[in-house]
Amino acid sequence: MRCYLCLGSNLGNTEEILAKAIAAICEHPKITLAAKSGIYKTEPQGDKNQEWFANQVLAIEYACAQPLEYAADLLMSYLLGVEAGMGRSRDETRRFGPRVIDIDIILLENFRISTSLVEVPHKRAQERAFVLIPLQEIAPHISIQNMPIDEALSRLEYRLEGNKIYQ
Ligand code: PH2
Ligand code: MG
Ligand code: MG
Repeated sequence: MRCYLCLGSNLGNTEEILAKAIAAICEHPKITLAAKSGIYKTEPQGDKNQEWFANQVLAIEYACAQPLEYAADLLMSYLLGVEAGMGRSRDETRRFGPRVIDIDIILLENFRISTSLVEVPHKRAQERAFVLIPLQEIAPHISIQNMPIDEALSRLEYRLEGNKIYQ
């Protein structure tokens, strides 16, 4: 199944970290990389008092024959393992705070899935230019929550300057 992931990093050498995360994701025997966006430098959302992020969106093909919710949980567990392996620690007091690497599932085909581990479509994706702009770059005709991506972006206030996203 086609799946879109958003990667984010704002601690350390962010571009190198994104490249390492992509390599680790692709080590999964059932994942193949279909496309990757450019890297965008993005103003932090949710918690402004931190460094700008580097964000990138991937399209992957995930060949999992398990029932849907279980497949989604397996994928999320794998991605959480990649995060942990790269030194991500979670500061529970700062939900939207700095992170070495964050890997979020944005879409799994057009499925709606809600488990204790994962919710897709990602709840906040539509509010976030740092997700929608790189997603639009690699999937210009996609819809999210039944809304064409161009329309979702037109509802946001943001500014794109080169690869910088202000929001
Ligand atoms: N991730 C967050 C919170 N805020 N802001 C930007 N620009 N990029 C992110 O990846 C990001 C964020 C929580 O996951
Ligand atoms: Mg996130
Ligand atoms: Mg996350």
